[in-house]
Amino acid sequence: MNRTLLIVKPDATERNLIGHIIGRLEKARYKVVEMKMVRLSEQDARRFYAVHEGKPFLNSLVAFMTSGPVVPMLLEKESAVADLRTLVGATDPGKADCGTIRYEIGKSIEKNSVHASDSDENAAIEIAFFFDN
Ligand code: FUP
Repeated sequence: MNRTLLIVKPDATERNLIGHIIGRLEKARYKVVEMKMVRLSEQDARRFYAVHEGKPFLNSLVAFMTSGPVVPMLLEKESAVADLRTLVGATDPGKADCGTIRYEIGKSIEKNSVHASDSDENAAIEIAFFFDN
């Protein structure tokens, strides 16, 4: 078993897609270990996306991620990180494979509905950002 972090982003909470996303995850054999709904401050969002410091899209991304509630979830499964990246699809929903969550519900490269950790190392950092265990 290993662990990863998914965040339901504000464009998806706004369109009442939290349950839909959890359904996709559970059908893909993920166990939701922890989950909460939070509103990120600008400082939180900048800290979470610190790796993108200096990128032209960062300010807009921070504004978007603080525009409404988000739902971080700690997920568990065999090959949790790699399988979630496959299930979520490419960053740009227009380039995501058919059947992925971003293909299905993503609106744009910024409003792409979900975040998924990209490595075991980052999953541990991102889980610790939101949860105690
Ligand atoms: P991903 O790992 O697929 O979430 O994508 P990245 O880590 O490359 O990017 C993090 C977030 O930055 C994306 F979810 C959306 C946003 N982004 C933009 O808004 N514009 C870009 O050109 C690239 C990324």
